[in-house]
Amino acid sequence: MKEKYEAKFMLGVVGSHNMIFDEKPQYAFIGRSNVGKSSLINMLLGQKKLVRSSSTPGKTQQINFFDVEGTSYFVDLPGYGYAKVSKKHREKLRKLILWYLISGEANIEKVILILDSKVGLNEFDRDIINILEKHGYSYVVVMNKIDKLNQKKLHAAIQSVQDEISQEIEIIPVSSTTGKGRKFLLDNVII
Ligand SMILES: Nc1nc2c(ncn2[C@@H]2O[C@H](COP(=O)(O)OP(=O)(O)OP(=O)(O)O)[C@@H](O)[C@H]2O)c(=O)[nH]1
Ligand SMILES: [Mg+2]
Repeated sequence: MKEKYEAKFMLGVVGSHNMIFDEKPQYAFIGRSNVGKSSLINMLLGQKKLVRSSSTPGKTQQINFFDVEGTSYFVDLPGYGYAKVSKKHREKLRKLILWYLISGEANIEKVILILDSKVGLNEFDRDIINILEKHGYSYVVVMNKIDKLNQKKLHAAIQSVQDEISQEIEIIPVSSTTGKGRKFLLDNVII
């Protein structure tokens, strides 16, 4: 694990064309709007502003590919299920995410499904989990923002998610704000 990884923005994709299709492994960061996908990527890479994050949900509107040390890609996906955008736009983002997952063209090594630990799973997450299972993807569930919960509440939150998903799927508590869980994710899941 390094303090900081060399990373650069490669490509932002709004339609199903132009994705990056090469042999380098892709780590896909997926989750509902505002769970902290972009913040988590910055935290893992030891970068402050590589990926734009915002307190306004719906910040990431395209699939952003970041080259990491020339050996892999971190893929920041738009958040799904954000209620305040139009139904049409929501549907467009959903299609884009599904296309990325389903087309079979991207070399997806691992999917990192991110939840807000205070919120847990909802119907959109279940939908994604079904797709991941159906297509046989290797994935983990990351529960972000654990700095907002005390030990007891965190334990209960993890348990309630674990009760709903397959026991083999690992749940990893992290905080993009404090950096907690960074080492575990980098050493065990990524790279
Ligand atoms: N307390 C706390 N806040 C966090 C954490 N991670 C992210 N946030 C905050 O949550 C908000 C959303 O973070 P983003 O990283 O933009 O979330 P996102 O999932 O990329 O959002 P979209 O691009 O809209 O889908 C920002 O205000 C972050 O500062 C965390 O671990 N703890
Ligand atoms: Mg984002």
